[in-house]
Amino acid sequence: MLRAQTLLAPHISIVIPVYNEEEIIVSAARDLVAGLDQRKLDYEVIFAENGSRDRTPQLLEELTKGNPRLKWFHNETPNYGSAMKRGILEAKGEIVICEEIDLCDHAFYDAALPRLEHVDMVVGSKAARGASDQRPAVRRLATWGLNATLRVALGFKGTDTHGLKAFRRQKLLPVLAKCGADMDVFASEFVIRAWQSVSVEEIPIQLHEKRQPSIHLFKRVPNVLKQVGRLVYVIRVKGE
Ligand SMILES: Nc1nc2c(ncn2[C@@H]2O[C@H](COP(=O)(O)OP(=O)(O)O)[C@@H](O)[C@H]2O)c(=O)[nH]1
Ligand SMILES: [Mg+2]
Repeated sequence: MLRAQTLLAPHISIVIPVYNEEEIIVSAARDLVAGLDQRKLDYEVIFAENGSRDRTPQLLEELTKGNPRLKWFHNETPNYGSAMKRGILEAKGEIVICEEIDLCDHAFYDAALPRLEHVDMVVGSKAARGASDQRPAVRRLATWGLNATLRVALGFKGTDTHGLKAFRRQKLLPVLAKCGADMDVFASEFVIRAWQSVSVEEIPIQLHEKRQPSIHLFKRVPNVLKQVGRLVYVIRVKGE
């Protein structure tokens, strides 16, 4: 009975956006679950999948079948931001962790969870002092360029908006409700708005991706620029 109640409302919800990840989804999910069980955490994992054209949906169906801690959903159109938004809204945990399937970084959980006793959101930064970022130079440069743009255009005070974050769900739901950006820029809007209205702390991470990203960097640029432009208008001009 106690176990059933725990499963209805786990302490931690881990939301992982997933898109065309047939190569790594099974092994990454198994490693993640093993690390969570080893730490005796009370958790659910929500795989937020949309738009995959490979075997990812079938693999997720098999992975989650028979383990009530593991859930997944599917939408037709690929969209990182709407997958994250829906995943966070479906999360039941007091604490939500936004993961990435190519990271699944247990060290982040160990460092971030105790800090949530004192702050509302912990952001794992690959650009903070003490972090290491093993990605190719062109992608590190893109991160630097995006952060510089966010600092100048929107007064962003941190060093990273993408990737890992852990937060108190109730505190961040009003922030989520304000976020209108989708695709890649959702993560930036969520973190920028969090810095404006709740307590946020960054911790450095050691970034080791399990594979190169499936979407080419340059294909992402036009939409990122468009969405950042929209954010500047909404936050700076309309003051929303
Ligand atoms: N649901 C969903 N997940 C996505 C999409 N694009 C990327 N992801 C997931 O977002 C995470 C990070 O993506 P990745 O390709 O590594 O890009 P990076 O953030 O630049 O490293 C991974 O878990 C991907 O599977 C998408 O369109 N929809
Ligand atoms: Mg990645």
